[in-house]
Amino acid sequence: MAFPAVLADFAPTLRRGGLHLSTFCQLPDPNAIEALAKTKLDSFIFDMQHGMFDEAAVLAGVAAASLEGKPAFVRLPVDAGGLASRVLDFGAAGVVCPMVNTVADAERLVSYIKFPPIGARSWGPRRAIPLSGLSAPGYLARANELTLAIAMIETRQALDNLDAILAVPGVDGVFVGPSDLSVSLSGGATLDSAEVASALDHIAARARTAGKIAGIFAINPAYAVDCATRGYSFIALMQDAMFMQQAADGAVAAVREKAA
Ligand code: 3PY
Ligand code: MG
Repeated sequence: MAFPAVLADFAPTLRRGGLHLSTFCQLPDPNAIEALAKTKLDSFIFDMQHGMFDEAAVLAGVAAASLEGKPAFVRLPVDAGGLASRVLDFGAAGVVCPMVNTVADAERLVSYIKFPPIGARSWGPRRAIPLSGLSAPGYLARANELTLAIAMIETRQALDNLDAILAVPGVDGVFVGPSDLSVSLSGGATLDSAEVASALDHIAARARTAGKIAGIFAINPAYAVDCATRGYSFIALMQDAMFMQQAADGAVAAVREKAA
């Protein structure tokens, strides 16, 4: 069975800035991805930072999502090095990189995601080529445009360096981690600092001014709507396990209310 060319238009569409609803996947079973891929979610972020994804799960998960015509990002640590280009070879649409706090962090991220002259990605896009619908030379010519380097802004230091991070060539966008940002801004006191809310408008505005993608994690739909109003277009709505637990609790409650 041939893969649909899910990478062909994805990054250009995301860059145009219409509302894009992704979600974090922490459960590494390709059957779970397959089920989620049949929903109206636009894409997935496989979580190798806090989730249970390993390389084999990314490999299987990208295939499961692709067969439903959906692209997948991978979140992996800034020091994951060559693993970043490896998941792109597996067909990931991009990398969402946590704790990008400095220009040096951003440059390191870009070096693994982009081919020269922007970065130093090594050639070997085994599954990325069929997922792009391009020939090998065609993929080389467009890969830097088709794969996304997204820098997470989730510390005070990142906030201080925001414009410089956004200005790094090859950084396609920023993505707010509201919980870590709150932990950082409050000195470890809270996951829900009021300072985060005021930083949100600033981050989205600076990203837009730089012509780059503004992304964020939203813990619930109301938060996602608020973020969209503030100018975020790339929103990771909740997580796979949250969807499962909330749907189960909602269904159980609906029965108990009536059948008690
Ligand atoms: C955060 O809120 O810190 C995140 O990383 C969201 O995934
Ligand atoms: Mg975080």
